Amino acid sequence: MVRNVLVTALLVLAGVGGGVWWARSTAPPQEIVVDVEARRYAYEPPVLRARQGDVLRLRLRSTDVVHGFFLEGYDLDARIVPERPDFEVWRPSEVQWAEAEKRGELPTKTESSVEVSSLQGIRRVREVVLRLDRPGRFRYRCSHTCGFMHPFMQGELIVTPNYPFHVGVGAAIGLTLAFLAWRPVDPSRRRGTSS
Ligand SMILES: [Cu+2]
Repeated sequence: MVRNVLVTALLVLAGVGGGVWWARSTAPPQEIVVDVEARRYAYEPPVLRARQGDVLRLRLRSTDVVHGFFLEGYDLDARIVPERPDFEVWRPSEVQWAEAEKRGELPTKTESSVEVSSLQGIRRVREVVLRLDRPGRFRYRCSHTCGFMHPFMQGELIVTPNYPFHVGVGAAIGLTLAFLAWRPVDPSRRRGTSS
């Protein structure tokens, strides 16, 4: 009995370990560069898909009027001016864009790239970098009134978890092996000992 439990535990552990190894070997973190085009009243692409651990480099453009890009879950907002190769980014929890504009504090210098995690104040960049550390669905929507359908201008970033699937399959394989290896108490031996 003790042996059976031990074998089961070992095989399930091996399965989980195998699952982690599989997840790491098949899905190395990727760097994804996406040009997001904003126009009345949609984003192209409307859905961004990535895996947990990926690095997303977003380049935002507008082809008609000024749009915004507020991303849920990342404390990120942006202002996209048409025909400009850069855009302004800031953390809406820390900075009010309108107030900064009123005070004449908008940046004039363009930087090539900024990481959201280290973002302070308003920055004018060509690219914003997100490390997708959490799985989930994060909606992005226009944060700058751009017309009568403005409230409906939105898209979604879908980040799928890396490990649970692979680990689940590994654990299931381990359990199956444990089931096959499970030895019932040998009836012939039991008879032998009783006689
Ligand atoms: Cu808009």
